Amino acid sequence: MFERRTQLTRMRPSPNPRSQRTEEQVLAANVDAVFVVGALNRDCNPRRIERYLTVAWQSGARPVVVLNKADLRNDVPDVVRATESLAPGLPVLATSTLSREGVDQMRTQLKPGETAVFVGSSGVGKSSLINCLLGDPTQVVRDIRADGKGRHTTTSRQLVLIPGGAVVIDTPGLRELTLWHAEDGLDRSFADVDAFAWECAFRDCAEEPGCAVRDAIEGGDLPEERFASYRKLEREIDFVARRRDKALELAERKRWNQIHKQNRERMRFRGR
Ligand SMILES: Nc1nc2c(ncn2[C@@H]2O[C@H](COP(=O)(O)OP(=O)(O)OP(=O)(O)O)[C@@H](O)[C@H]2O)c(=O)[nH]1
Ligand SMILES: [Mg+2]
Ligand SMILES: [Zn+2]
Repeated sequence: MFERRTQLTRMRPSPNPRSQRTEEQVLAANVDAVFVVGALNRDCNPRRIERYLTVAWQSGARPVVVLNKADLRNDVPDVVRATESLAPGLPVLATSTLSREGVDQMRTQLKPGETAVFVGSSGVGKSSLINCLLGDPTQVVRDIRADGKGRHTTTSRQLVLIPGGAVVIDTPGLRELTLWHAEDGLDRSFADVDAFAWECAFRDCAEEPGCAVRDAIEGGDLPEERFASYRKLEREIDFVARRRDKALELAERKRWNQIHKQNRERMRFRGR
């Protein structure tokens, strides 16, 4: 067996929340880079990018942020700058599969022999971008339907060899991405928040007067909504961890009940 070097995971979603099992789902293993793809249309959502980056960092692979559909707006440099502040230390690329801007930059992020996975919501253009990298439009996304409304939603993971020697994994758009055991990923994707929290004089950062986090927010060094987003993801990680512990505890109790029952039956049998 190969040891898994990197692992991109989320909590397994369930169509029925009441029967939801608390378990991990591996989306990709042993990848070197995770391309987090968003679209530069109106529902371009910074909070979603933060969530994806937390999962990407947690995987152990190198995250790359791709903002696709750059042809749809004319304030792209502003959005790129704003996104860079959500992705400290990471490359943020603006791309368009129509104008092909940013495609070469994306190529430089794909080292020969490396594997990269493309993740993001449905319709952001993951498959189209991979087509651009291939330079052959017949490979992954086929023609748009004659009425122009065609969606060519990817339904399963696909492995594609890119000229230049990198392998790219195309994935279906994710409807949810609930964090699974992502404490380290959170600290890395929110390295700025984490640094303020470290500076803080309080052991259990209380956001009281004198709190470094609070000072940063009030001084304009840390956007309030970014801190709120950090807190939200932190609570989610705790919530899932508690559910997981509870699920493990239940399974353990069930196992012991079974052992006790077997023992009782054995005793009764001997007693006869
Ligand atoms: N305007 C514009 N449209 C794009 C661009 N890239 C892709 N699209 C369109 O966006 C739609 C969705 O593209 P896909 O590549 O199928 O998106 P996807 O992320 O692979 O979607 P799933 O497979 O469902 O996860 C298609 O109609 C594309 O033609 C772009 O750069 N600009
Ligand atoms: Mg696709
Ligand atoms: Zn504090």
